[in-house]
Amino acid sequence: MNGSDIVARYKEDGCVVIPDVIDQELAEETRGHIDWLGQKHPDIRPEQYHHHLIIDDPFWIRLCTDSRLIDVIEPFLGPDIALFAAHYISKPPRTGHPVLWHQDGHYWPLEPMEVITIWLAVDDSTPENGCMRVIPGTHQPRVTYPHQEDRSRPNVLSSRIDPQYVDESKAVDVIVPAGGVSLHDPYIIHGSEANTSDRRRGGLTLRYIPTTTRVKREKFPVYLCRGRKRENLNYYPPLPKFRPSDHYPFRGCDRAPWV
Ligand SMILES: O=C(O)CCC(=O)C(=O)O
Repeated sequence: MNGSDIVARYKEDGCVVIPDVIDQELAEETRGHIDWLGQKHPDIRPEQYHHHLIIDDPFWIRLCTDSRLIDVIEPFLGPDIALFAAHYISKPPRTGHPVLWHQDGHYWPLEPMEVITIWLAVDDSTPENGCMRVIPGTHQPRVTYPHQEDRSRPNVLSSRIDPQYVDESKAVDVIVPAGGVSLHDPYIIHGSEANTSDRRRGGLTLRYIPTTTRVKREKFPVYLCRGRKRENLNYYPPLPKFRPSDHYPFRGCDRAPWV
C-alpha cells in the first residue's frame, strides 16, 4: 500500500495495518524491554505497563520517538507532533487478559480530540494470541457512546462500551507481524480477546497528537517527536539521562540525548 492508500483506508475503515515499520533488531530490543520491565516491576501485570513509567525510561522514549513511527503519522497530524501516551499491553501466554469493547476517545482528556494511535506489534499478533479486533466504520459519526465499569471478569480496562452499540458480527481481526503497526481512530469501537495460546502477545499502544491539542491534566508528561511545541500548552519534562544501574541498555544509549 502506498501513502495515499494508507490514508484512504484509515479514513474509510478507521483502522489500517502497515507491516515492517521498525527493523527486527529494534523489535528484538523491545521484546527485551518488556522482559526487563517484568523483572523491574514484578507487582504490575504486563498488560498494565502504563505511561507514567516512561518518564524515567530512556529506551521507552527513544522507541516512541523513532522517526519511522513518526513518518507513518505525519500525513495525518501534520509536521508538529507529540507523544501523549504510551502503554504496553503484553498478554502473557495462556493467562493474558482481554480488552473489552471500547472507544479510546471516551477515556481521554484531549481538546480537541485530534489524536491517532499507533499499535506496534512487539510479537506477532494473531487471533490465537489475542490480537486487536475492530468494527470497521464505527469511527463515524464522531461521537462517543456510554461506557460502564465491568469487573465481571479480569480485563485490562475494567470497563467497556454499552453492548447495545456493538455488532460483533461485523468485527475483524487486526493481524500484525512483529515490527509492523496498525493505526486506529479515537472513535472506532475495538477490543481484543484473552490470550489462551502458548505465545506471548506483546503490543505497545502509542497515542500521538498535533502539538496544538491540549492535554487537560496537570503535569501530564508529553514528548515532542517532530517539529515545534506551542507556548504554554502541555508539559514537556526533561529527557532522562541514561544510568546503567537504573535503565534498560539499548543501541545508542551512549550517545546524545541520553548522555
Ligand atoms: O492491545 C490490545 O489488545 C487493545 C489495544 C487498545 O485497545 C488500544 O490500543 O486502544
